[in-house]
Amino acid sequence: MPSFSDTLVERLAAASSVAVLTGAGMSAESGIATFRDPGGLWDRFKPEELANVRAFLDNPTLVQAWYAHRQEIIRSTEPHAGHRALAKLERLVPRFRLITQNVDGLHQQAGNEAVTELHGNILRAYCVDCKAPAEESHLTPDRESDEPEPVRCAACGGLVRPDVVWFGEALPPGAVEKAEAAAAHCEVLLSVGTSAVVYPAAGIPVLAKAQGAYVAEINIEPSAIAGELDETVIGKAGEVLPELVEAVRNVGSH
Ligand code: BV8
Ligand code: ZN
Repeated sequence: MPSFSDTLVERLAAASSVAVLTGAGMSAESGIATFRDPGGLWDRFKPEELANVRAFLDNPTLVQAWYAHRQEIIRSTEPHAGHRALAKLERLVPRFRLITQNVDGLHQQAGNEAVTELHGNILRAYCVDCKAPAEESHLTPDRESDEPEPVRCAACGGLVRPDVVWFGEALPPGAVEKAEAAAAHCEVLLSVGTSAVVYPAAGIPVLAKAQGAYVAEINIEPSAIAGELDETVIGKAGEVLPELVEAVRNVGSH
């Protein structure tokens, strides 16, 4: 018995424009820990305490090591059936945009093309001074020295940081506009695996709802915005999404 309504299937099958917002819960079944669920990324610290400029400047070696640790985890993961279902959905719908808060690149790896990364991508790094891109591995402090120095730019000696959006930082130019345009024109929006506490991302589903889209969330528990949406599908992204997209394909074949 699927956990989603016939209405959701029919609206998706009939839609010429669909938007999807994803959060860390979309990557959980690929083995990447979420931020706010129990067993978080690095038990001793909260993301909010590390993912900001102040923390980075106060202790660049610690923040670089945290991101290097997360890069290592992400490099060993791959997309799951839910990611692949979203890649299939993109090919079924005339106009489709995938808006993600995730920084792991798994949607692109699964084959989605119209992807907007609201919070950057952890596998890219750059110099805070001259902005020169640093190759991926460039966040790993050298383990040899017992007093590890922060990783610095080969060109100018500036500190190297991950190419992600920290709290208090503006999102990448154009990203919010693309996401808001997709929300403004879609007939259906799916919000998958996000607790919907971080803005402006959490405002995207509500924007879609305000212009008349059918908005459903897929989560293992209701998010902070569940009450403002049309439907909450309780279940895991890796299980619900393949079932949902299969049901949408079947409507087409009747
Ligand atoms: C900005 C990148 C302005 C780094 C991240 C007070 C009120 C409202 C807003 C604010 C406020 N004070 C400050 C703000 C703004 C602030 C904000 O929203 N703060 C919140 C915490 C209150 N926002 C910002 O600072 C943003 N910038 O506003 O700038 C500005 C404008 C112009 C010029 C200058 C400045 C920047 C926000 C970006 C922060 N960066 N990450 C990194 O990755 O290290 S945020 C971080 O949280 C991740 O990106 C993550 O994606 C995001 C949201 O978390 P979720 O993805 O939802 O993940 P979470 O763990 O929370 O939840 C997981 C969900 O999955 C749960 O619901 C769970 O039930 C579900 N789940 C688990 N398993 C599964 C599942 N679902 C399905 N299947 C499963 N298997
Ligand atoms: Zn530099």
